[in-house]
Amino acid sequence: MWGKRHDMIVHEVEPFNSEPPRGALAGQLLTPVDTFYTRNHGKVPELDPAEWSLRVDGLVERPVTFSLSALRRRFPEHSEIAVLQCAGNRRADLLKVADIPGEAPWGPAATANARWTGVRLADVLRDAGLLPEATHVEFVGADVSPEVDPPELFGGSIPRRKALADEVLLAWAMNDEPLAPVHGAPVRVVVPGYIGARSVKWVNRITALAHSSHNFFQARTYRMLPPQAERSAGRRGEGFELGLIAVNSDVLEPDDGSRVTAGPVRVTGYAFAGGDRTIARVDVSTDGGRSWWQAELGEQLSQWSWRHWSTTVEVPVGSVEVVVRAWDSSAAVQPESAAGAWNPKGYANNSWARITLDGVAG
Ligand SMILES: Nc1nc2c(c(=O)[nH]1)N[C@H]1C(S)=C(S)[C@@H](COP(=O)(O)O)O[C@H]1N2
Ligand SMILES: [Mo]
Repeated sequence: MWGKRHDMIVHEVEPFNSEPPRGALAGQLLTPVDTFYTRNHGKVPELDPAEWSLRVDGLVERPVTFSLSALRRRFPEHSEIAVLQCAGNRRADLLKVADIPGEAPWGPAATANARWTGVRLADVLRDAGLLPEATHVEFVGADVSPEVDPPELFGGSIPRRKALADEVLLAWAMNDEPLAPVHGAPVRVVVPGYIGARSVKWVNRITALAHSSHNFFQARTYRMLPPQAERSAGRRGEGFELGLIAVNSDVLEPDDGSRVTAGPVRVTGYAFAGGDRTIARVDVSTDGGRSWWQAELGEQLSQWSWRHWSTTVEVPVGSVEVVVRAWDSSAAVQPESAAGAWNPKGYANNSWARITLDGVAG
């Protein structure tokens, strides 16, 4: 389906929501497109690139509309390697704490890394003349979500300072291939370091505002509600809006619950800092966090990339829990428990990664 590998874990067929088994993310720093998770709130719109246009309006001096060829001709091309991570990444571990009605049990693979190519949003905004009173920049896509009544196009905004940063792209290519329909063709926004929801796909309108977006997916969902809030939530303005991603990590190999030969076992995973921070260290423990050793960190491909890590765990005959926590360059560390991170919509679970390995005599 949608060009994805056959072993994807499909959370929903329509709208199409899927992530690969965690092990599929191991061993390569750029995630192949067929392995990259996809998160959709509505039907994938199939747009003709020749018909597509981008409107830039709101608090700008010169509202303007670009065709795809005009956009490509007018601004220099730029590439960034950046992670996309869904706010629902690792929700499955929050569901073990308490139910989260209506939200899919995403595992740790709603995170992936790609090389994105397009033009800088900042160049487009400068060309239109962003007015000083514009504090937020809103993106709207071409897809209508049945989750919203009355129906609304998918959208969201980011603060002015981020919108003018060099790394935010209007991208038409992913891993040097034309963007696939399910990933937002012909053009999507890529906002490195922010929750995936702000990287609006099938974008065709950019509006400069004096406030953050009133779109359903910013004002009503993708918000951090207090633990006792009504679970179905959805009251406008309740909780606080999500944007910057917090430090996180998980194990990629072996899978949780694997049977392995007792003795030294190679364990690998990813760590991602979010925001504009980078990964500083990854700790591993087999005694529930009383003592830790440090994993080896792999290459940092860009400021917006994840890092892979690896270590060797001495697995006894019987069962052992491996726990992992990453630290970022602001010295923030993942919190210990999923119970402490639990929230009514199940977003932003960055609690310690935990897998159990069953050692059998070799
Ligand atoms: N137009 C539009 N953009 C969207 C979405 C959507 O449903 N519609 N989903 C968002 C969410 S929640 C995430 S996590 C990312 C997922 O991007 P991907 O499907 O390319 O992996 O796209 C974001 N952009
Ligand atoms: Mo998401």
